[in-house]
Amino acid sequence: MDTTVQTTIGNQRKVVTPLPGPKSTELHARRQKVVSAGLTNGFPVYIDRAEGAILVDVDGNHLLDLGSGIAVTSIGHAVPALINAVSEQVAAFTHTCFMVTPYEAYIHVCEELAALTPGDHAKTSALFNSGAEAVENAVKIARLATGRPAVIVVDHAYHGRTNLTMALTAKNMPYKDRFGPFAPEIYRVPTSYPYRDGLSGPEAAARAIAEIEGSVGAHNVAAIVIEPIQGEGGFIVPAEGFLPALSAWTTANGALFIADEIQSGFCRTGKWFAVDHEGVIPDIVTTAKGLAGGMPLAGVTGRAEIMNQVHEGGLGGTYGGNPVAAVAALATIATMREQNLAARAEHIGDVAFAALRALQQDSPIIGDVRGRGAMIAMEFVEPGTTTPNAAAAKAIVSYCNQQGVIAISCGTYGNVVRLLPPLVITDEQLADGLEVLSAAVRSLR
Ligand code: PLZ
Repeated sequence: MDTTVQTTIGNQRKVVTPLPGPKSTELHARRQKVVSAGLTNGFPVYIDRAEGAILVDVDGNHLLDLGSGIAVTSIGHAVPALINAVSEQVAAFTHTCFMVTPYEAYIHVCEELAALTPGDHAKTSALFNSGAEAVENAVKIARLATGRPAVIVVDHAYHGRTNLTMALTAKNMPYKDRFGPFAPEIYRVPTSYPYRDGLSGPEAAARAIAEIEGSVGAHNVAAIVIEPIQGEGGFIVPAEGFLPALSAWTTANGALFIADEIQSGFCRTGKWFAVDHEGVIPDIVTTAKGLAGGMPLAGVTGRAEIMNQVHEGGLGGTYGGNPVAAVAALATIATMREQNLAARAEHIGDVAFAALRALQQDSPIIGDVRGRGAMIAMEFVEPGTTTPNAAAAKAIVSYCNQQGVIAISCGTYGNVVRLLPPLVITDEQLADGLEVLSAAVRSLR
């Protein structure tokens, strides 16, 4: 399979107009009339095409993509294997509804999910369209399988924007404000946030478990739902031992451990899944984003004896596991394997963390540099304190944007800048992006 990027647009960042340019500005004016004001754009440059780690906007600016559309296009843009697979599938058939008349690609994706997710036990999967839908179904399955109502989530969690997943998500603004009432039987406990709580993994786990046992009661708990590395909440990597301790607690107490790997999965952190770094074997794993290289697809994969308790017809949806998205996932997974993109993510992390930790030495606004593999972040603070500095994060993202570099902010306090480059980013592109980011930080001190 040919997986080289046939570059017709080049590998270089190149800004040729003020950003956003005139055509983007025109489109944005059109947008204001017909697109709900409830949706925002991080940076309103309108994209025309893309290749590898470069986005080309409608004004001909070549932007360096350090966001991958929030951890989605991990294999890069315009990958020939994915283009071919999708094109052939569109020509063959676009939809039948798996629940009406099935097709092979759905099975093949589930075989891959069973093989790649942690643990060598028997697993089955169900496919959906979005991350939120996957998390919501994982909770449905866990409640049915355990016969228990309570679902445990942690501080800073992000799991989606549907009614149930809003309840699981921690942050009020902008995700939840005035959208309630929210689903019941969701309980939030403290997480492990080494930069801010100073606790070891086992200590943070003991704190969370005491809260669960005291406020909820172990026998009421269907599942703990947790991001192994928190995404929207601020790229928080829990202290070592936190996840294994929570996982062991669920096993000992008849509850399920659901790893939400939607942002951290599929080679992003240097392994197929972020839980792999600590040998944790979840009962259920939710996946989406990087799984299908930009086509909408999500999965719930779990122990067969749990997943198969659901009555016939209990799971589904018109589009879940759509054949075009399914073949895109197969091409994506094949590309990740062939190009060993997990190793590439690790390399990206080695380069980026060295550069950003050096930058931190003489940048008192950088409170913390953290992440794993190609899930990279800096948390900004007021110098000499741990007081969140959202203004700095905002200014840095905006500086990068003006230079044609797409970086995104995140965090409960809005004070984290995160990098999620396509894993095929070249060393030169990565160095260029880090140079712009460093200049952005230096501009503030
Ligand atoms: N779980 C861990 O990161 C999506 C959200 C962007 P959907 N993260 C990006 C936004 O502001 O809406 C996400 C995630 C984790 C679940 C989800 C939800 O995935 O595909 O956006 O529904």
